[in-house]
Formats: sequence, structure tokens, C-alpha cells
Amino acid sequence: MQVYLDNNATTMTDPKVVEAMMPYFSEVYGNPNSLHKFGTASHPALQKALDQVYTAINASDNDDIIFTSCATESNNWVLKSVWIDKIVNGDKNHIVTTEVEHPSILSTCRFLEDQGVKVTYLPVNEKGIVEAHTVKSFITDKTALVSVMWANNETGMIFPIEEIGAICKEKGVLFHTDGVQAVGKIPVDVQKVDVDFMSFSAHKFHGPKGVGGLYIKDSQPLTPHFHGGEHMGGRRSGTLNVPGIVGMGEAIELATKDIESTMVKVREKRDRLEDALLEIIPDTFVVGSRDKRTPNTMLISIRGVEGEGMLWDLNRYDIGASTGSACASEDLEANTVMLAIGADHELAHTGIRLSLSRFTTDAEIDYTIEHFRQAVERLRSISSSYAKVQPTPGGEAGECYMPHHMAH
Ligand code: 7TS
Repeated sequence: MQVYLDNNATTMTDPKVVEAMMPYFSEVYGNPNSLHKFGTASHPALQKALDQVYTAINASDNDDIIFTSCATESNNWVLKSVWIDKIVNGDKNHIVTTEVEHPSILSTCRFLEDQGVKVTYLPVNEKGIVEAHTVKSFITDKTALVSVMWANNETGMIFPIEEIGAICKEKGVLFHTDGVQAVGKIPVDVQKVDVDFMSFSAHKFHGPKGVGGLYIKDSQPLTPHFHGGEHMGGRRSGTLNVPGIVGMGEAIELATKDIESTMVKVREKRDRLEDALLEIIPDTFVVGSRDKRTPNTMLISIRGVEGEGMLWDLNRYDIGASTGSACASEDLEANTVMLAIGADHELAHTGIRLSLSRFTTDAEIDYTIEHFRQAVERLRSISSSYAKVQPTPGGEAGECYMPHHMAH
């Protein structure tokens, strides 16, 4: 059996999505900007995809949704263009974000710091979230933008976006949220939250890779990042990725149309896996309270078992997991979120992220429980550090659980 539990890194493209995309490679291949019928033949499909995205996030007719190549592009676009619009050409000098954003935000912020921008990186609290009042306390009259992710990719923790949006509105500051790990996993309604910009990416919700989007409230101005042939009303030039966009439309519709019942089913499997691992493996804990997490995600720490070692043992059993974000996992650094919630350095190397999808089956969960236990037993039997620790019972399900002897 093969078990893919790295759905926060990317997902399988839903076969129905692949089917919807196929005609747009070799039958309807014209450039949508061409005036002849080969070009215009793609227009109904592009319009359908746009409608599917508007419906999925409940955008209004006044809002813009611009197709991009990925969320990394959407994130770069917002940060760099707000810098040009409000800092270079305005009187602001400050951006507020968090320490636990995806590298596409953090690296862009570091680039902007090199250009002279002041950036505040807010820490998460011991529950793994950034609280709205913390955001408020760092906003000044020089703040151009607040960028806080909707849900964290490593822990699944859902941030208080509604409250942060209300604060930004009250303070007259632009608000961007990286919605990559929220869209398709939990209900996202852009009319219920005051977000000016939201990034998303199709390959995180069973769509194709290489296509994402940026939601822009009230179609407000934002200097383009790509200049060129005036595609998408001049907001983002470049020939449209027609098959990708068609796939994203189909994927977002499939992911959101029955989201409440899908969430229940995914959560039920995630919780069963989590309960079993916490019960059968002593000295483990899961980061972040269950009800505040996306239903598919768990970041589990196993004392004495280094994340990378565990990853490779699981890989031998054909189970795909992650030590955190795949984009950052090559550098073998301690998990920043775990450090932020107060784990010591050794513990911060033990995190394993398991992320399910709506395609995960009960048989896969059973297989994972059994092989996870075997991998932990093997690795602990050869761990010099674990032998010195007195084993204690497993963590409590549903709690942000950090036993005292595990913290500093
Ligand atoms: N933002 C978040 C919150 C993400 O989780 C990712 C990818 C991105 C942006 C980038 O999206 P892309 O469309 O440019 O690919 N996150 C991960 C991850 O957690 N493991 O691998 C990739």
C-alpha cells in the first residue's frame, strides 16, 4: 500500500479536473487574446472558471480575481507592489507580518528590509497562533500593509482573520492574507472578512500545479508585477494558462461545494489517526488544539525521534509525510513553529507533519498507525538521547499539549 500524507505540500489532481482540462491542450489551444475563433473558443471556459472561483470564495462583482502562476507569485506581487505604491511612492515605511509565514512571504519581506522597509515579524503564542490584539499593537501610522496567513501550513492552525481584518479596516491599513492552506479546506468567504488581498493556489486543492490567483477586494489598484501585453485588464500580463485556469475552476468547485461534509469526513480520519498515535506512542504531542486547526493537518512530535529519520523510515513503508514545509525541509533546520511555541531545540527537530485529503481512506489510516508505531520503536531503540528520558504516557488528544519536561 502507498499512503500519501503530504497534502499540504501538494495534492493529487482530481481525475475529474484532469478530464476538464484535457480539451484545452490540443483541441481548444488558441491564444485567448487572439481575435479569431481559435482564440475566442476558450472564452466560455475561462468565464466558467472565473465564475467557479468567485462562487467558491463568495467574491462580489466589484472584486477582482487575477490568475497567477502560483501563490508564491501572488504573495510576491502584493508585498512588492504595496511597497512601490505606499512606501516608495507614498509616506509609509512599515509592514507587519508573522514569524511563521511561508518563505514566499518571509523571503520577500527580507528583500524589502534590504530596500529599507521596516518589517515586524510577530511571534505565535504557545497555542501556535498570532492574536488580533498583538497585530493591533504593532500597527503604526506608517504601516502600509499587514500580511497574516489564514491557516498555517505546518500546524494547520487557523488564525483570527476576521478580527485582524476588522482591526486593519479600523486603522486604515491594507490587509493581505495568504489563503493557500485555507481555500478548499475550510469555508472561506471574502465577504465575511475584511481582506483586501488573498492569495491561493490550485495544486493545494486537487487542482493542477502552476496556477494560482490573487483576490483583490473592490478591484483596488495595485501596481502590476508583470508588464506586457495587457492581459487581464493590464493587471497581470502573460498569455493565460487556459488548461490550468480551467482546472483550477473545476478543482475549487469540487473542493468547496460540499465543504462542510467533506471536513467532517477528513477530520474524523485525522482525529482517529491522531488519537491512535498519541495513545500507542509514549512521549508524543500534537501542536495546536484540534478545533482551531484545518481538519486535515497534524504536526506531531515524538521525543527522541528526529523528524528526518522518521521521514525516511516512513518512506520505506511507502508513507509520504513531511517534517514541515517541503520548501524549507532541505536545510534540516529546526521547525520554526515548534520553536515559536516554546519547544526546546531537540524537540523542534522531531516534528512530523501528516496532512490528509478527501481521498485519504480508512485503510490508509490503519496502515499508517501500524507502520508509524514500528518506525518509532525502531528509531527509539537506536536513539541515544531517548534512552535517557523517562517515558511518560502519550499526549492528550485535542489539546495544545506540551508536557513540562518536554519544554525548556
Ligand atoms: N503559502 C503557503 C501557506 C503555503 O503552504 C505554500 C506552499 C505556498 C504559499 C506556496 O504555494 P505555491 O503555489 O507557490 O506552491 N507550501 C508548501 C508546504 O507546506 N510544503 O510544501 C509546499
